[in-house]
Amino acid sequence: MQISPHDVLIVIDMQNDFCPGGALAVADGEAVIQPIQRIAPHFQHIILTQDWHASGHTSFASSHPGKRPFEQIELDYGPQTLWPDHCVQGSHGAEFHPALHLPQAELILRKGFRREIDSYSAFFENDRTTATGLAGYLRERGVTRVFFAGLAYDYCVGYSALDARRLGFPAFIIRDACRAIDLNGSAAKIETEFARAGVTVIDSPRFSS
Ligand code: VGL
Ligand code: ZN
Repeated sequence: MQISPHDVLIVIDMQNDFCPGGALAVADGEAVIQPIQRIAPHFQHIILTQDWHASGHTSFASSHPGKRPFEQIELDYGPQTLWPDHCVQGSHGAEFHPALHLPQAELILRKGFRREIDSYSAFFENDRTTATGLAGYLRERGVTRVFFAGLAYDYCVGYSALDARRLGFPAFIIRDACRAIDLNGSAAKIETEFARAGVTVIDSPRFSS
């Protein structure tokens, strides 16, 4: 697959808390760093996202007495899965994994920073309407196609790719550069939506120089 100067690689949430030993560790999460490092030189645009929650965030089970991580509740903007406290602003867990080395990244987009609303997607908060500004950034920079890698395949990577399609960007997920949480079949569920929305799932060996 040929990468053009107008393509962007968006590396989703490669943070300590999503890697082994972290508060919301994704199984084998750090295994994606090697493929990410290998494909990064093909891209002239690289963006990193950073899950960045206020303490007492509404997505934390600890903010809802009697609730436990991985349960679901209804909030005014819809269903919300509850998570262990993770990626608290300024904490070690919120820092990028030390083996991720992408100093050429042109933008770090923080999301989920408002206490009362979560944001899985890099484009919209979980009400599906409050924009992060990323679509405008990409358009002003002349980016046409969006490639995704990182964590987690079935949450922040997946929701970002679906929103990219909704906004009209061709969207590709580099599957071997992602790992899933897979909560109650979430990985299979989101793949059904990828097919419907036209998200293309590819493997990193398809990148040639
Ligand atoms: C994520 C759950 C909660 C993710 C972030 O990066 O996929 N998942 N916050
Ligand atoms: Zn989060």
